[in-house]
Amino acid sequence: MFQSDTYLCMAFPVPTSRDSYIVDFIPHASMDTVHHMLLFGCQTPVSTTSYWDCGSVQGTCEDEASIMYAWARNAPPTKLPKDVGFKVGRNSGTSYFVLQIHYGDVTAFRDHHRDCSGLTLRMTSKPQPFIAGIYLLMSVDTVILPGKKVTNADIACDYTSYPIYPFAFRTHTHHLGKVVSGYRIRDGKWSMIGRQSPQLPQAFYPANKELNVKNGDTIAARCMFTGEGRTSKTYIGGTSADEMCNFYIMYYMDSKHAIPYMNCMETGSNELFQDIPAEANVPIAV
Ligand code: IYT
Ligand code: CU
Ligand code: CU
Repeated sequence: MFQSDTYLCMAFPVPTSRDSYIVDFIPHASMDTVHHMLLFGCQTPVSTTSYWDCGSVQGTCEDEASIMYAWARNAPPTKLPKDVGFKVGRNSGTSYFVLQIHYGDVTAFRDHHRDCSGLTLRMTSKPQPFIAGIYLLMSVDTVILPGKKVTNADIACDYTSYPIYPFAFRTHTHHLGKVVSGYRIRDGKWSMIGRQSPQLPQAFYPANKELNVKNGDTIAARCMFTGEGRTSKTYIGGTSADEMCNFYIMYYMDSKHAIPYMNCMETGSNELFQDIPAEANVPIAV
């Protein structure tokens, strides 16, 4: 049927003609076959009819996709705080959901049974006081030299909008990432939003509490990589021989001026990163 490490996607139209709000995610996944599930929101999925193979880089949507949920084997599922919802539907920019399922070990499918893994979304049309969103920090230019013990990918942007309240974070690299850390910098002081090994299940983990980001702050992230075991340079790219450096912040924002998606792709300056806490270069045991 299909091979191990297959990524399959399916699209679902947002089931309403007006705005609605996702207030809870209920995962259904068989631990022995599903490695991870990601839910994206977008306007134009690659297909709207059947499932498709979405293993390659941008195999989910024709336009820009934004991540809304991640389930990973052996990681606790993310809950949205009370009064917080992802806004979807007509005027929200999200008209389709795309669910990506990474099937790790397919030996369990030798009997050709149907797989019922998936996700239930609890939705309401009642406007929520706070809107959930994603802030993605990603490196676009990191090069990891072969054999070099430590390479840092540093990303930072000034934050110039209404306050956001981070409540979960997710890290993503491929094999060479050791630790990924995200911070708010206010008046020169670094406060950690989250820090995790990207070699652990890449789910959304709870963020450090009681920390908001407001106009005038800087948001920063560092991925620490090792080039050990490689014999040529490693670049940012879509295959497992390439690397990525991503720090996702899931936040909520007052619905009056909510922004559902923001990103930062600027390289952080050496001056700024002189003051990053030492923990950002301490590997996490896996
Ligand atoms: C080059 C790179 O870092 N790609 C990441 C981040 C990314 C996600 C989305 C970039 C774009 C997107 O539309 I959604 I442009 C990346 O591909 N990360 C993977 C998944 O694709 C989401 C990950 O697991 O975080
Ligand atoms: Cu996976
Ligand atoms: Cu990647």
